Amino acid sequence: MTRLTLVRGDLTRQRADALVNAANSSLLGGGGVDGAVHRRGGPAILAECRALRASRYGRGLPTGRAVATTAGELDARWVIHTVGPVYGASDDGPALLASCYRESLRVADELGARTVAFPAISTGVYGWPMDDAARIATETVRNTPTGVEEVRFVLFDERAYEAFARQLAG
Ligand code: AR6
Repeated sequence: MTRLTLVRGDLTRQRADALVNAANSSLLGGGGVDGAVHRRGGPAILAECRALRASRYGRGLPTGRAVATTAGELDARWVIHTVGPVYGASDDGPALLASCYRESLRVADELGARTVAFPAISTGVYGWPMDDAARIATETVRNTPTGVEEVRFVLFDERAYEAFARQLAG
């Protein structure tokens, strides 16, 4: 059984086996969670991201996929980078957002991670409405078979926390 837990706070302050980053296809950083991960995690993360671009992901990491790097100076063993869909950009957006959670858990299983912390993927720069994103996130995690023991959603503000809390209660 996987426990789903909620925390209000900063993803980069969490201790977990893996922290999931809401990245973009370039894997080379950005704002929001991504900016915070690279700022606090230090240059080792970006170095691995660059190596991934030079090897496996020359065209970038596709939307809905996930890949792991070191967690650098963060209090975790790995960062799992995933690329959320931009809200409204295509009809398969909801499937791609679900895929972010499923693929991140698949990578976590490959690594042997037991605790994984997620931000609310796509709900910042990428514009996804919080309630819908929270529904997709929680339903997908509940319906994905995984050896991960704790999936922790780390919500940056009260509004996001409440949206996830409603989904977990319902
Ligand atoms: N900890 C937890 N949640 C956070 C943090 C943090 N430190 N910072 C922001 N949030 P976003 P996206 C919340 O924009 O929508 C980047 O530039 C934020 O309030 O980080 O998937 C990437 O490089 C929001 O609810 O990710 C991409 O280009 C949620 O995290 C693009 O943004 C996600 O917001 C990805 O956009």
